[in-house]
Amino acid sequence: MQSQSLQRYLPILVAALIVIVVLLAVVLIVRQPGEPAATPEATTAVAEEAAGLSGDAMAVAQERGLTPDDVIAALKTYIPTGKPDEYIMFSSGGHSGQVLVIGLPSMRLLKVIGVFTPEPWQGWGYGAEETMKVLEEGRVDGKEITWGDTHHPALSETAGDYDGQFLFINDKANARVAVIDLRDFETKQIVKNPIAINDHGGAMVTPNTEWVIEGGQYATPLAWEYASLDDYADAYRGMVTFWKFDRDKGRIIPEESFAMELPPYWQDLCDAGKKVSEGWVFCNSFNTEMSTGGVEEGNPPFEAGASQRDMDYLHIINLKKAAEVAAAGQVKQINGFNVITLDTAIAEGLLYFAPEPKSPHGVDVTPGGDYLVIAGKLDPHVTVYSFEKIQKAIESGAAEKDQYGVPILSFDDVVETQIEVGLGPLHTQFDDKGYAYTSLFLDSAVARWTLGGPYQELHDDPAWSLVTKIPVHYNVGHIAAAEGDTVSPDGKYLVSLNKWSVDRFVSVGPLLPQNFQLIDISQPGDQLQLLYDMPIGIGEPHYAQIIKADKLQPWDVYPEIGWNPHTQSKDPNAVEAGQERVERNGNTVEIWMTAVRSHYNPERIEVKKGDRVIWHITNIERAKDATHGFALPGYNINLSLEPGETVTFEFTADQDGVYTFYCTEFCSALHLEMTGYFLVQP
Ligand code: CUK
Ligand code: CUA
Repeated sequence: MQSQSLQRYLPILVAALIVIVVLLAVVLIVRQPGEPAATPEATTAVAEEAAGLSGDAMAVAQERGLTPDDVIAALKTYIPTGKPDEYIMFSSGGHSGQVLVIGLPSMRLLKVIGVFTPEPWQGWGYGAEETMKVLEEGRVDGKEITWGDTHHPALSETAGDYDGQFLFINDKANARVAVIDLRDFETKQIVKNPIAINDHGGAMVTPNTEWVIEGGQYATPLAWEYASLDDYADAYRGMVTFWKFDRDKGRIIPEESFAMELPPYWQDLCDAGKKVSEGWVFCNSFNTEMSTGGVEEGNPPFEAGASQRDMDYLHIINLKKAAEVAAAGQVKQINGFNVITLDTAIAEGLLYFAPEPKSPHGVDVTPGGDYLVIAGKLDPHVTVYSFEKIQKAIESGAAEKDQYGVPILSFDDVVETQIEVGLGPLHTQFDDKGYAYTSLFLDSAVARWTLGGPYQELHDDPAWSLVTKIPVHYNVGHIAAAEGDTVSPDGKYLVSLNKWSVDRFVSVGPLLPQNFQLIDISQPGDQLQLLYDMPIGIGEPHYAQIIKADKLQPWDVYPEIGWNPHTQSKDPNAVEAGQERVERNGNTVEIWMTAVRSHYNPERIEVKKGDRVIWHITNIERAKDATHGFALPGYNINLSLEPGETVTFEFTADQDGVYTFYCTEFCSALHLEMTGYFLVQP
């Protein structure tokens, strides 16, 4: 019945759609950039006048109350079925502990990658040995941690440009960094920072991904040993860690990594130098007041105590030299990890400070590596530092030192300029036209301003000046422009990662989604257009990076049948069709099983209560998208077997009874028959 009426109306629907598309295209051509938005009636009039169109299509546009800007936004974001997106955005999933993969400009959610938190769809952390191992690496003092607070994704880079091979992301809550392989979009490694219990200034990478940067946040004694808050200045410390990344292995190598001890200021965001500043790392900080809170004891609360001074310290770190110092063994072992002590850092000239205005948040290096942009949460300016001036100031020697002996460069010696952009400036991105974009948390806006120096020739506006602001809804944190933190930003799109959505969506109760707003930044001057709102209902994402989709080369299916995604090689327990078997060895029962549309082989497994069960399953499919699931009730086993994949899981059959395992992916017409019995004799 339903399909009959569908058939009847289909030609009419198709005809109506064609009319709408033609009409919208006409509106796009007719409207000149910068023309003010018109009423729906005016849209109708303009379009009708231009094309002599009328009738059903116009009625739809009118009924929906679309303005010309709406229509253009729709045309700019609509991706017809079967067409891929031009860009891929990797977004932090915030305290969901995951990474979100989103297509641009459609803003379609393509994937949620399981990282620090178990994720059932991918069978991430539900029995599959290799996923359990990765999550286990992330334990804190042996304690299982089943979530993370992801903040900053970092795509691997070659010569300062995204290369599409790996993605790194930090967990602020537990000071961990994860490595995701972009051949299969799976997490391969989690490293727990041995000297810090929380982090923030990570993950960021150096221009050739030799190092993954993880900066600290809230100071504790190193390795979070106990010390009284009364001993804060002496016993508490900040840190920045440089994880050595081995591209061939696709892993961080902890033994070749090192950290640098820092004063107990709260290091915040870091960025790696590039091009002229390659080899240097910059981190901003706050709470140089060293406030220790205690509002309950009559102390100023942190928010006041950590905001008293006019200046905090930009940390300027010579990573190239620090790596040499670490390689030469000038390190102390703390919790088994290489640490360059603060004294060594000062003595070797690895660390300098420069004052930065009130409670800064972002530090972002310009595409050429020549300037650093710092935004102060409580200062309406962005402050632009010149790398050249920093180098000169270091050469001529700093007159001042902080209480730990770190040299402080003079503000006037290193600052290029300050630009008033609005209230609550946080994070900055760049485009291909010599513009910088800074999020304004308190203004709920994104400011576009001009870079000077070598970027002057890219635009017609005065250097170092505010061009325009576009309102966003609401409370923007980070912004992400297309390849906007690389040596060659693309421009085109910018996504505003807004914390609040208040009145943007239908109410879903008191916990509201975040709002990702897509903005067209392709036109110069004051022409910025808000295109699309995407609700995010899974956590509070912080940062995101946007890569040109054709830079990614993911596998369609695993390269060989019997692939182990963890080792990225053929698994020794891979099973071929015809090789399926069950073997008993004392109290251990080992199963080699295959999965193919639409059955498992074997389908009956019988063990005795108390047996140790080792179970290998190979998905022997070669067809794209022919994924099989495997769910074993009562034992918390849930797997995803992508074409070619071999998964191993182990458990003790400690409950007798009859358990029905089955495939969780509707893989074929007879998918419901893809099942089997797991019998545990008392
Ligand atoms: S932070 Cu959240 S908005 Cu962790 Cu980069 Cu600034
Ligand atoms: Cu395999 Cu359903």
